This record gives sequence, structure tokens and C-alpha cells, in this order.
Amino acid sequence: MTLTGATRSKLSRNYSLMCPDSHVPLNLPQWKNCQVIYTASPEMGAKFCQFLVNMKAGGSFCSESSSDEFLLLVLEGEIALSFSGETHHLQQDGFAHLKAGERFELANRSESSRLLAFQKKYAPMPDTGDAVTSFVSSLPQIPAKPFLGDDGALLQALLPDAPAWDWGVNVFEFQPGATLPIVEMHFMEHGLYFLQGQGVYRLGSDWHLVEQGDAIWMGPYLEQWFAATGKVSSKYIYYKEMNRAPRL
Ligand code: UGY
Ligand code: MN
Repeated sequence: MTLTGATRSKLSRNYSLMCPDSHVPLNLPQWKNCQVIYTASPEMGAKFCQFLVNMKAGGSFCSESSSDEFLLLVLEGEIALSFSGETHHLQQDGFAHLKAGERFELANRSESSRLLAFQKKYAPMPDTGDAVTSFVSSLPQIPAKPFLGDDGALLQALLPDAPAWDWGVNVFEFQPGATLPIVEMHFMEHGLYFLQGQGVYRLGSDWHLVEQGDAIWMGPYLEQWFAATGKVSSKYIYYKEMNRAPRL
């Protein structure tokens, strides 16, 4: 039996852990027949937004043209995504990158679908010689590479690592017992969502048991470390600032 009044969720000065039992769904006018759950936003200190969307039958969304870029991952169901005059059908593990200024529309194509979104203001850099693009793909299409030579910790980079790109979104898969090799500390913040399995996350001087469905925001310079536990591999997707120095 769940103990009423207890949760693993926690908000600290420079991190948050939000577990599904703390979700408070929101109806937003732009998201028709959808429920939106923000798991990270500027209100908590993050410089980006991370949110989950439950799309009901007939659920849809029409974006505005803005300086924000989006990474969308389908967690469940099927969603039609239209941009630049084309419509793409994304199923579970399908994802899309929408560059800043790209107008796009989403329509739920199954009884109910679930979507994870990262949204950030693009930080332009002139004269990089390359350009950010909008595209669709799916997780199985992305090669998984051992992280710093460890076969137990595989990293998939969903976005190109090139100068015009100011963010990276990666999927990390850890075999039970595998860990991050060091306690990391960096100015870049993270938004993270657990896709599978469980483990222990060190966030600053706190240690948290985490599992599928949990969302984490890690602020700048937060000490961070992870160890995978349980019987199946643990998998999380996370956002990271890339190719830009801190701004004064
Ligand atoms: O890319 C990263 O900074 C990553 N290794 N951090 C993390 O998984 N917490
Ligand atoms: Mn990190």
C-alpha cells in the first residue's frame, strides 16, 4: 500500500526529482484534448522546459513560430507530425528535432499517446559554417557507443555534435552494476527522463533511488553520479547544453 503523504519527489536549490505520483496535469489551450505535465521549467531555476504530454483521442497541437527549439520523443502510441509541408508518422521511440522558427503540428493517431518534450531557446552563433536542421528519426536507428570505453554504459547521441548545434540530447543505457565513471561537475545543466529500469542517482550531496517515469533537472555545477541497479538495464534520455561557453 502506498503511504499517503510520502513521495520520492524533491525540489532543491539546484536540482529536482519529480516522480509520477506528484504529477499535476494541466490543460493548455494550444494542446487540444491533451494533458501537459511540466517536469522542469524556469520557475524552478532551469533555463529550459521539459514536459510530458498525454494525448487523448483527437489530441492535437499547433506551434507558434518562436526562437525555441524542440526535441520530441514518442513514449507510447502514434503521433502525426507535420512541418515544412510533410507529415511523418512517429511511433514509440520515434523522435523529432524541430529547429528554432520551425512551425509544426501534432495529431494523435491512436487511442492515447504519450510524448516527452524538451524545449529551449536557441543560442545562435554566427559563422559556424553549418546549419541546424529539423528531422525525424527513431532510437533504434541511432548507433550506441561505449562511454569512455565502458561496454556496460552505452551512449546514443540523437543530435549532430557540430558548432551550430547548441544542445545535445542523448540516451544512456547502463547494464545492472554499471556506473558513470566519475562524479561529474559541469556548468551545463541537464533535463533527464528515465525510460527504463532503476538505479541510484547522486544529486549534490543527496542520494536518490530512481526508476522508470522519474524526471530530473540538474542545475549548473551539480555533482552528479549514477549507478544502475535491478535485473534489467537502466535507460535515460537527457538534454545537455553543447558547443557554447557560459555567458557573462
Ligand atoms: O553528458 C553528460 O554530462 C552525462 N554523462 N551526464 C549524466 O549522465 N548525468
Ligand atoms: Mn552530466
